Order: sequence, then structure tokens, then C-alpha cells
Amino acid sequence: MTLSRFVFLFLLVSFSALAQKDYKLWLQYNSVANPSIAKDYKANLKGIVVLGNSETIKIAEKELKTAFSEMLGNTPEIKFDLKEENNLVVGSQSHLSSEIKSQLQTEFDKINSEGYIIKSISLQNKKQIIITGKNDVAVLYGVFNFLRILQTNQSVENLTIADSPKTNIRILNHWDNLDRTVERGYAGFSLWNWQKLPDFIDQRYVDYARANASIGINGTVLTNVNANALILTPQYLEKVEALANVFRPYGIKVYLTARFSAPIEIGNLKTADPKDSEVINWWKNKAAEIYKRIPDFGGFLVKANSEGQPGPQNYGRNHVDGANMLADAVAPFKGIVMWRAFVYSEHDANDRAKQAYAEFQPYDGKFKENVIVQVKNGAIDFQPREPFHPLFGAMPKTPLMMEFQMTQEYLGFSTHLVFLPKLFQEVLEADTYQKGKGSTVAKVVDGTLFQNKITGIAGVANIGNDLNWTGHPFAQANWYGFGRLAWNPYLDSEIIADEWLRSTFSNDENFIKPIKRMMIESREAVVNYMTPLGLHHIMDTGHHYGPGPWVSNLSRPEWNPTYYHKADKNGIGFDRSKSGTNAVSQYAPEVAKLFDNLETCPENELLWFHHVSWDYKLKNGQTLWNGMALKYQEGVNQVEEMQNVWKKTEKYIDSERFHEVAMLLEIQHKEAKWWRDACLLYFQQFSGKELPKEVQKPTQTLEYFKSLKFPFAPGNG
Ligand code: GCW
Repeated sequence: MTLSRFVFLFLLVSFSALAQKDYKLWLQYNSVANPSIAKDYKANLKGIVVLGNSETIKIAEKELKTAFSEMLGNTPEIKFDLKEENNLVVGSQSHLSSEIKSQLQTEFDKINSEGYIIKSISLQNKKQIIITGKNDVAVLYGVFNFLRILQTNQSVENLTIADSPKTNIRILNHWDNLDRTVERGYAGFSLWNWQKLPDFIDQRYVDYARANASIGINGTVLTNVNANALILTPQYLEKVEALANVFRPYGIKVYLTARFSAPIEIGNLKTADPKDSEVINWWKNKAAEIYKRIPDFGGFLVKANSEGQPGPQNYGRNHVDGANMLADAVAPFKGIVMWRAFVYSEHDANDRAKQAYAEFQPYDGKFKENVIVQVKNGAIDFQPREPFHPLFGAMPKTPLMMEFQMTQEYLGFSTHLVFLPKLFQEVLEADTYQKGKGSTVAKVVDGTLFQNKITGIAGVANIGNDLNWTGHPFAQANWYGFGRLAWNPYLDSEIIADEWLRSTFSNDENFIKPIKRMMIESREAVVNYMTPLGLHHIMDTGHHYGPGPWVSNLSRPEWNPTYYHKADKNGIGFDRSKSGTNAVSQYAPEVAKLFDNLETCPENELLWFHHVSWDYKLKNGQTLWNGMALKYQEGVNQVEEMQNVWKKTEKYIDSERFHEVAMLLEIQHKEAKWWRDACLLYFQQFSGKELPKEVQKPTQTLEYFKSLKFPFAPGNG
């Protein structure tokens, strides 16, 4: 072999070995570095007894084998009896002996149909660890959770865990188009290769399902909410069926977006009026056709009469008419309809933040049983910080599901390191006061506040066909964290960061401690350098990449950043108090009062609710102008700190991911400065004040920033 050939092969082999690390997400199964922990695991895990032989159980068995061989360097023997001790016994309730069942009765009473039990028990004086649940998918969840214990190097002695998901629908929303572009997607093209489906099953579909199952995600909407009716034609349904077959053993149901005008576009009808009998029948037949292929099809997600999408209002009907008609079509098959509340209209002069509530709240109790209304976390649109959406808690007779966005449309795309579970947690912990103190958003979402039958959390996926799935290695943590919070909306984001870091990188405390802190603080950093003190939607227009507070020429007023910040020589901010648009009145009285009063309104949401003078005194004694400028600077400083912290991690992790993150942080730093300089120069025109001395002087002019154009910024259709 020539030298160059050798070098080429060497590079190829090492590249693919390294590249795999990124690809393997949080399922790295790194070999257990601490010898005493490894010894303990080996002693407790001598054999695996697998009960049952469904596809799901085989997946669980394979996962255990892979994990043990990678983490411990040996695969425990697969056995069929329990003559010896220290086995891991894996199987669903129906496969357990009555002796085991009776030892697990307390735990079985605690779990729901998707819950799992991991318990150390003694059988005829022999120690065993049981992983079980009421069905095989629950067992698979148990297996992944058991492996998380090992991945995070916790003890496997005396385990008693009985855990169930707190929501029923834990679902990804892919905004994927049939041409494989992804709306607001920053991690390459869509995973779904429609052209090659149904015959070609990409290994990625399997790996995608496995990753989702490992965090308890049980549903996926394959297509964009800005929907294309073609997905409902036989040609495409055959492809959807193939995907559903791949996902099924992992406990993942497939859902589709339903374009409301589909009966016209693919059904040759003259109307899509939800009260028209032909239309009603068309959807009934369509549902039957889908369920014939995919008996466990989940149902439809619908964006109607919003941002130009067709809907019932085109026919003088309302959201209830539209949702209930589709709900009737899928009801015989136990399907559901997720009807989005993200609606606002260019014909409505009302504050955009008020429109969804105004439109939906009066319909409380009017939707069919299998409809769930899907509400974004805030009333505008996935901003770095928004107060919780006023609909949460305000529709006691209607199940509401949360819609979070993992893809970072307004948070630096996949180039900025932002740990979103911190944002998600803030929303879930917010108190709506709708049933008195303690009526948190989490309790609305998990159904405990109003005893809803269906519950769910959706996340707009940040996944594409990039080698590392999410574009930024740390964006994987947002996918992971979303799944964990969908399972348990009360989980602390620090715990999530800790688990993720250990499973993805290393258990070394010298790595974990600083990087965990960096992740936790990253969310506030992005708020500081983009939209401090309650500013919002001042991103450049269309693509939402970079700052654009000056944009004011769009046809729809509520698409202009100037609509949101309302800066003038007197001050800045959107007056949503009683003296303004009175958006505060959409919250429970306690919350409304808090937001309405300038004194009690949380400062981090100040300019969301109030138009405040440049000289207004903040709690720290600074004027609003100085305080705002300092926040922008703080954001930049925080990114610099992230860079410094990251630099010290080189010895703990692989060089590929180390360098990737270092480069991305460099971009983030550049862009944080861009945000600071562009916004401060722009707002300075109104405040007419000098920058405080702690704030670095901009190196470019406002004209320069305004001249920047990004016609090919990704994700913008
Ligand atoms: O945030 C806006 C996005 C649109 C998106 C819309 C929605 C899918 O800019 O790209 O469309 O929200 O959530 O429907």
C-alpha cells in the first residue's frame, strides 16, 4: 500500500469512528471509567433473563447487550432461568411468575400503562434486578432508564423505582416539507427520504426511533403544519406506512398534518366547508383509508386560519366546527386531533398577543373529547423569553397541550449554544393562579389541575440529516431535555443537563461541574444579548437571523419589529397594561395585577407589558437605558465566559466535538456582539444617551448593520 493510500484509509477510519460519537447522541455507552463502579456493575449483572419475544423485547435485549459490551467490556450471558443470582430480569407483567408479581404489587399499583418498574428483589434467596411494566414498550422504557443509571454511574444496589410518564402524548412536530426542506430547520434536510420510501428504509429511521424511545417520546408528526395535501394521497400514505412500521416497536405513533383544503386539492370537491356532507364523508373515508394501512395511526395536527393556511373560517365556520369534524372522522379508530391555537390575523388590529386567547377561550368545553388544543408556550412566538400563554389555565373544560420549539428559530439557529430546558422549566413552573396559588402551567399540561383525559407536550423538532442530527452538538441536549420534560414536566433542568452530559460526554466531575453551569446560564445569556428586559421579536425579518429592530416596512404590521418594541424618544416597550392593550386582563386577576403594575412586573418581562421611559429607574438603580445597555454587554460577556470554560474541557472529550463546539462558540460570540452593537446603536437614536462606560464601543455604524442581507439564511422556505 502506498503511503498516501494508507494515510487516506487511516483518516477515513478515524473520521468515521469519531463522527460516530456525534451521531450516537446521548447513547454513547462510554466504558465505565471508575474501576470500583465497573466492578459493582459486573457483580450485579451476571446474566440477562429476557421474557417474551416481541420485536420490542428484542430491541430491549439488543440495547442491553450493546450497552453492556461497550460500558463493561463484556456481555452478560443471556439465560432463561434464575438458578443463579445477580441476573437482570426483563419482561412485561404477563410474563412474570406469580412470586415476582406479588413482590412488585405495590409498584404495579403505582404505574400507568406506560410506566416501568426497576426493582432489586430476592427470589429464593437469590438477588435479582427486575425491569418490568404493563406492556413491552413500558419495559423498553425501563431498560433505557436502567441504562441511564449505568451511564450516569449511579449504584444499582437496592433499586426501587416505579415511574410513569405524566403526559399521554409526548410528541415531536417536524416542520418537514415533502421536498425535504425543513421550515425553520437548521440541521440539514428532512430525515424523511420520500423519494426512496417505502422500499428503502434508511438506518437513520431506526436510530431516530431508538433515540426517541430512550427518552420516552411516543409520537411524531412527520410533516409541516404549513401542510401539503399530497401527504394524504395513496402514493405518500404508502411511505408513511413504511415509517410507521419502523417506529411501532419503539412505541412511537405516527401523526400527520391535515391541510384543511385537502378535499378540494386532492379530493376534487368544490369546497372544504366542515358542515358540507361531502366534505365530512371525504374526511371519514380518508381516515378509514389511513387506518387500514396504519391501525395505530395517531391522528392529525392542524394549523388552520393562521398565516395564510386554509381553515373553517374560509367558509364562515369556526375552529370548533373544523376541529370537531376531523375529530369525528378519526374517533372510530381512537385517533385524536391536535388543533393549534397559534392564530392571529392581519385583519385584526388587536394586539397580536391577545388574539389566540380572544379566539379560543370562548370555545372552552365545545370541542369533542378527542380534540386537544395545542398552545405555544407564549402568546407571540417562541421568543428567547415570553410570559406564559394566557390560555393555560383559562380553558378548564378543554385539554390543552404545550407546544415548545426545539429548533432555535429565534435563538441563534443551530449555531448558538442555548440549553432550552431552562426556558421550558420556567414556563412549566409559571403559576397561572386559575385555581388559586399553585395552579402551574405544568399542572394544566399534565391534566392534574382540571382532570383532563388527554394530555400532551409537543416539541418542534431541531432534527435534520446532519451527521450529528441537530447541527450543534449541544442542541442534542434540547431534544433530550424536551423528551425528559414531556415525560415529567416537573423535572429540574439541572438534573437534565447532568444526565445528558454524563451520557453524552463524560462522568468526570471536572468536566460536568463547569459545563453544567455553562448550559444552565446559556439561556439567560441569549436573552441578554438579544432581547433583554422583555423585548421581543426584534429579529431581522423573514428568516429571523440576527437583529432587525429597525424593520418597519412589512405589509402586516405585526411582522415588523417596530410593532413590538415601540421605541420612541419617550421610551421603549409594548404597553399591554390596563392603560395599553390590556393584554394583562387575559390572565387570572392575581397575575394580571402583578404584570399590570410597573412596580411588581418582573423586570425580565418589563418591556413586554410596559412602555417605559429611558430614565425609568430599574431595581438595581440604573436608568432603563443604561440597564438595557449593560444587559446587552452582559450577554456578550457571558458568551466569552462560555468560551473560556469550554477551552478547558479539551482533555476530557474527543477532539472532534471539542473543536466543533469551540468554533460554534466563536460564531456565537461574534453574533452576540453584532446583536449588542446593532440594537444599542438603533435604540440610541431614540434615547439620545451615551453608552455606559462598561459597554464596548460599536466598531461599525448602524447603517452598516442595516445593510446586511441574508437572502439564503436557512429554514426560510
Ligand atoms: O414562528 C412562526 C414561524 C413559521 C411557522 C409558524 C407556526 C410553521 O415563523 O415558520 O410556520 O410560526 O408556528 O405555524
